[in-house]
Amino acid sequence: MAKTALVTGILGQDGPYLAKLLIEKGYKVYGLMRRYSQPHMGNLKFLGIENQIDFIEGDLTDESSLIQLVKTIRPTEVYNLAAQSFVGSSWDQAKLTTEVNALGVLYLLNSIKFFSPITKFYQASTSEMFGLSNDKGYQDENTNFHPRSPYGIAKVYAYWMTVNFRESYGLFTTNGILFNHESPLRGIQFVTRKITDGVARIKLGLAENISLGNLEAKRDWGFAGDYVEAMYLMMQAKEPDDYVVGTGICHSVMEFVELAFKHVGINDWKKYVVIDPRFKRPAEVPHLQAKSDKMMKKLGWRPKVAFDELVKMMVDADLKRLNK
Ligand code: NAP
Ligand code: F7E
Repeated sequence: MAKTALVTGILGQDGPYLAKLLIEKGYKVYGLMRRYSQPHMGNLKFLGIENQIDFIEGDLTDESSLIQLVKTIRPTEVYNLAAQSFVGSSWDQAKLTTEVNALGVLYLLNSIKFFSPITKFYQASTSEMFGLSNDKGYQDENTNFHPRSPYGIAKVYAYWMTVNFRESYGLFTTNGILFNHESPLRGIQFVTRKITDGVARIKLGLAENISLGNLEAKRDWGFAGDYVEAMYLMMQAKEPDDYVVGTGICHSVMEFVELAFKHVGINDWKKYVVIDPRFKRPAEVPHLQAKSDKMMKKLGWRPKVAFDELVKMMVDADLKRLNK
């Protein structure tokens, strides 16, 4: 019998890349989506898989919808990717962020515990949980959490709940502590996509500048397509565990900007960037850099797309999209 996977967050960035990978591996994929008057299938269409998913309506904040679907499908694996994932909005929408990113995970874990305990569970944990922790110049599985946003705090709760269900009930639950990963499917609010879309617009004469916040922040940026392979590997491991996933190399927002402009032949990028305090955060995470030795040694994962390739891929995709 084919393996079945339930992917929450199926319409976001990671959901479509993961669904494509699972379909290629022979899985039947169910995708949880909220109720929309007009669903946005753009990312699934981009990867050509919109007709290969079984969509199920539900919401992470509605426990009964989760119970119903876990009970009905009893999936082999659940990948919980759904979240209010934009850190910047999490201060103004702290309650919503907590309900989705923290309590939603508890509801899903409970549904599995009571109605399908053989189901394996993946939680989309994040480097934002480390926040200000940077004693060694990198973060790994032994680094303390010091989240700096309601988003990061809610994710810490979800992380520990995922660990607790493993320790208390013997469920196969795993946390992927993923560092920033990007792609042409990245939401337009996130800094990378905001930059590549802005650069493409400026190049095509459709915009005059890009407004940004803190250019000094440093992130370990990888390609989303590589990171969904890490999620899959964690779920195939003999024993459930928690893993840090990143490239190990970090760059500043300024370096990202510089490279994106350079790729379209613009060297004097400062002429086109406006610093707008509205895009600065009440509490910043200054430096995230992964040490993924455990993931690489135990599960053999490697990132394939380098930083400069990622920037070019995203700029080219935005130029193509806008040219259409
Ligand atoms: P994304 O593009 O923002 O996708 C998140 C998805 O969650 C969206 O499709 C959204 O639905 C769905 N969602 C939000 N609230 C929901 C709710 N109440 N019920 C059901 N679905 C809901 O995020 P992503 O970049 O793919 O990231 C996937 C996961 O990894 C997230 O949990 C994120 O926090 C985590 N993560 C991401 C990164 C990264 O760098 N990308 C790094 C570490 C961890 P709509 O389409 O309706 O908005
Ligand atoms: O910000 C700075 C900003 O919004 C990156 C999510 O996927 O990764 C993501 O969270 C950095 C921050 O991503 C602008 O202050 C400057 O330092 O692209 P971002 P994020 O906050 O790192 C983690 C791992 C997740 O888990 C999250 O779900 O860029 N920055 N100027 C800006 N950021 C934005 N958005 N917009 C600006 O204008």
